[in-house]
Amino acid sequence: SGDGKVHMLVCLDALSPYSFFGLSVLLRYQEKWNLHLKFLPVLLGAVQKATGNKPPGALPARAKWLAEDTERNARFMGVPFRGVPKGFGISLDSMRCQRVLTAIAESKGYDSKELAGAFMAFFRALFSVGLNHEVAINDPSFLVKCCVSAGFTEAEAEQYVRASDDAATKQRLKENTELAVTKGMFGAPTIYVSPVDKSKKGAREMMFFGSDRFEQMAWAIGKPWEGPNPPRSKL
Ligand code: GSH
Repeated sequence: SGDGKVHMLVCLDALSPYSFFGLSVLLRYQEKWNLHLKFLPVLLGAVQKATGNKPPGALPARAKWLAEDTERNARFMGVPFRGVPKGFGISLDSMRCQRVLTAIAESKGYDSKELAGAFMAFFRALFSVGLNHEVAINDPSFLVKCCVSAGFTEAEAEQYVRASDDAATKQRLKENTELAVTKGMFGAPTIYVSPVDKSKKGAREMMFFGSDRFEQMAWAIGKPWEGPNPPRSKL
């Protein structure tokens, strides 16, 4: 495209703390870097299953470090992460959240502000409350509450939660997850960056995994990196 925009496909799961970090930072660069962002809700559990990967917290020594790393990273990045909810990595799964986000994507568009806002609302409800808080992650009332705090009306929120149960929505999430796996995803967040200059010989899509690869990404796309929490431009 000739708009000079850098196109990215951002694969996210609402129940992934590092997706929260990654999306928060990326949105701060959306205008600075002239990005066109598409957000793809995928089911991280299914990605792990398909690739033979395991949640990082499955290794006890790493689980201990993850608590330290996420707490420090929250302060480093200026992201309101305050701990994982009760049952994280054990009994909680993101299926219903991801279906609701897929319904929003199908209605508002995968590149919509509304979808980005909905992801942020789910992240805050899951990770900005405190360590070990109870969350009824599969309750329609929780899902509706997330949509409302994203800025949707009660009626819209209920519509998305209803739509999340449609066969078409379930199938779409499945297909989107399979697409991500086909593209090489094994963990979250994963960001695919389209070639900046498609006419260049050998130009190809690049894959970035994690919320800690933005400095490398900046170098790869020729944009300035100002840290995870850059000063906001004064207009
Ligand atoms: N170093 C990455 C970062 O700082 O963002 C770690 C990201 C990460 O651990 N993501 C989790 C995952 O899918 C989900 S919250 N990990 C898969 C893996 O590490 O193989």
